[in-house]
Amino acid sequence: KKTEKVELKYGSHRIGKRDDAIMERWRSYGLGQFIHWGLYAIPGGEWNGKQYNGAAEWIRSWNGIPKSTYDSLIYKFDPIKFDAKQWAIEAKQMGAKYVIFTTKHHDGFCMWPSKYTSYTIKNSPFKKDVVKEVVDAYDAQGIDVYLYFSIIDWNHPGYQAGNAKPNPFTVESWKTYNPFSSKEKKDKYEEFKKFTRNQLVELLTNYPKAKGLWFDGTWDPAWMKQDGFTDSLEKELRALRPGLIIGSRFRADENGSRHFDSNGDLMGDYEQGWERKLPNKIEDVHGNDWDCVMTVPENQWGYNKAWKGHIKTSNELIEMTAKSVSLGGNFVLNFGPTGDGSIRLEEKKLASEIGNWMKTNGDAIYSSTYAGLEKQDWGYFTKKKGTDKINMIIFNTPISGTYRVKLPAGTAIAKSYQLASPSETLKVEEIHANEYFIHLNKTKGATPFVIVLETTKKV
Ligand code: FHN
Repeated sequence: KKTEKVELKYGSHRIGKRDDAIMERWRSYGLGQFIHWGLYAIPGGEWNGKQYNGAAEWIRSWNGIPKSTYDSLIYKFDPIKFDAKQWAIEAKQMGAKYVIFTTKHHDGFCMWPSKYTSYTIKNSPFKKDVVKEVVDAYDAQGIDVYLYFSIIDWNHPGYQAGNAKPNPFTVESWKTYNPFSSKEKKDKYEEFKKFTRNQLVELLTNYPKAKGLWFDGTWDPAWMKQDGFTDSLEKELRALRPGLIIGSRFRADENGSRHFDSNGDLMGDYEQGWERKLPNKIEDVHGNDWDCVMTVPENQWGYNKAWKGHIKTSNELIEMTAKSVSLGGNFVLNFGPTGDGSIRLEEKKLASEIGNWMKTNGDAIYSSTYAGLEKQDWGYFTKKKGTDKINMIIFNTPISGTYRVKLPAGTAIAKSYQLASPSETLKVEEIHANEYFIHLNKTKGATPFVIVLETTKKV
């Protein structure tokens, strides 16, 4: 954070965290599901037998494909196996507490029957409102729904990415930067802004159960230059739905600063910059709320037939979940259903393995957060909110079979046990002031597990 603050009209409007119950619920999630589903699921990263090297949901931007040919995929979208209720059941089994669903990705195809464009699900052979089915099915399972919305819209005639950002990119150069190469383009973009605003109001009106909006594609310079418009639109959306959760990806301030304004203050309810990466230490998150969104392969969000490269295992994903919670964040795992609406077997398997682990160990993830303790070699500490319970989530079993724990002065361990077997208490040895050995005598293990420390004040 900067110490000398500059005057900002469109910077952050709140310093510090939100303290309402809705945001507190968001903080308790621990684990979420992301779903990227749209027309791109039909080609699945392959066009005329050729593999596209980028992320499957970006295939429309591939030079080899005429845009109108891609857009006519609308006439092929008929996912006969789509069953939102089953998706929601499986997400619940995995232990997800919230879902982020792509209502519209960069290709502009709307998964709801928007009245502002004809490029929607309504004009596909499927016809049904997918967003409604997802919202209702997940809500029925007690999973909170967030609507992903891409500002980039390759299908809208008024949309444009804008001229390249000034280089060097400074407060001065940004002031005079013009994203539009002609007056006509600028006027068309005004239409696009109205369209975007109408769609967002439409989404909030149609799906009152949704808890928040998850924005993407807001790095376009043309959008970044709309400081006054985006600021008032965010206010309008928040007024329309009190309690609405919006992350830091929606808008830029008047100097072109995104996520954090020119004073270093977060613009939004939580930090949305942790995509396919995790913080390493608590200082990295600057005391903000945050979540991490993660793909199973390196960088594929929509369905890709050929999953190439390293495919993460359930243990890796569980470790990322534990690490996120230990640093005060949530972890969101992405799924890319196929063009017929089914979830690929590899993803189903991961979901069920994560779910099995969560059934026994989820107590160390849900309503848990940073414990205020230094990270240890065996894994991650989390603290159960509102209790004196500290969890040790173990990923590396020490050869000695003992776990060294250093607690703050004045803290004693009243009781210790594994979450998997609470009735078997573990021997706790105080080796010197506030430093303990937990004797589990477990030296091998292929599955992460949790040791609970019930702490008390030392007398
Ligand atoms: O370009 C998109 C990408 O396709 C995907 O939707 C991710 C999800 O966070 N967001 C963008 C890249 O940051």
